[in-house]
Amino acid sequence: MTLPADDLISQAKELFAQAADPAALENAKARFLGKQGALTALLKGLAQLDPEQKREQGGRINQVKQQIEGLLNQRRAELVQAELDKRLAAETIDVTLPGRGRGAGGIHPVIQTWQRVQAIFASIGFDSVEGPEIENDWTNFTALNNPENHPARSMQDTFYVDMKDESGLPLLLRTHTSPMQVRYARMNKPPIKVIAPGRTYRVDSDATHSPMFHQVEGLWIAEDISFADLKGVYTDFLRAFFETDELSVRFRPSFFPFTEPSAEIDMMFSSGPNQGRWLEISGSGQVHPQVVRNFGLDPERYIGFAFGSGLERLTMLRHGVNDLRQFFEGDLRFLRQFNR
Ligand code: 2NL
Repeated sequence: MTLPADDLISQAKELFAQAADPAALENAKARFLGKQGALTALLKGLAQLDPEQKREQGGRINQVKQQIEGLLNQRRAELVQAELDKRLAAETIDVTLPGRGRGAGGIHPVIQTWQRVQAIFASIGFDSVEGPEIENDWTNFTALNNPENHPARSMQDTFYVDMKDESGLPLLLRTHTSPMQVRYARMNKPPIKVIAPGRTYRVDSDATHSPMFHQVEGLWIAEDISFADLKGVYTDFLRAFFETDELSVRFRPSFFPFTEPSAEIDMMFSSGPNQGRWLEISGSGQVHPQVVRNFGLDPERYIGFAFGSGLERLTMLRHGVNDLRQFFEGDLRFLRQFNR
């Protein structure tokens, strides 16, 4: 005698084979083995039978149940394998493709200017020093004769660090590289000839100002120099830097707390694309007597001259770059032009 149970095996085989994914297969399974499933119904039906039939049919139903579970597990394994095959086909890696490579790298145009300025000043006897970018407010402001209430000291203009140094002085991101020259002047005996290139920070951000920018400052202290020496050195520097003697320099009166008198340095090319226009290139001046005193030197004996120039500005003029922000965007199409 065939039980309805025997048909169930072929039905299960067919429905399991039709299930195209694991979710469909679990639905098909429920029709046989679930709480409302066909086999469960058959097992419940055994209750009506006498013990002899119960044993016989119960055994048969259990065999069928085991076979259906076997078919189910087989189909589950097939679907897992099919899923894996699909992924392997879709996600193949062609290991024979050439690698992307790391490229050669290059030196940022502003750092090229930094190195160029160092080389030029080294050739006329200037030492070059680098120092901390986090400074205390004595070295960054007070030593340079900035009054206690000077706006540059405010939080609107200067990035303060939420910490004090070991002598209790407020700490800040240096707003110029002068503090390194203060350190150098206090550690060395005149004559002093030094430049301090480096990163500086101010609360400022637009087309012509970046909160981080690069500066080079120069300091020359001796007993017997004058503004003419500063003008000669700076003019020679510009001619070396721009690789032309067709360039003139003028000093225009200005004001800085750390120099007196102070002057803006303007330059004009007498050939080339910028020909005939005065261009601001640097601040400068005679080091203020109070600053000389803060160096630990006697201003009656020593005279100093100083300048401060922007490395981005020098780079822009040398290469005809017109937007400062290009230096900070890291666009390789821009940067590669300076490394050919
Ligand atoms: C500017 C102004 C300047 C200086 C920087 C200087 C350094 C010491 C003592 C005195 Cl240690 N002065 N540096 C002097 C005059 C101007 O730069 O706006 N530059 C872009």
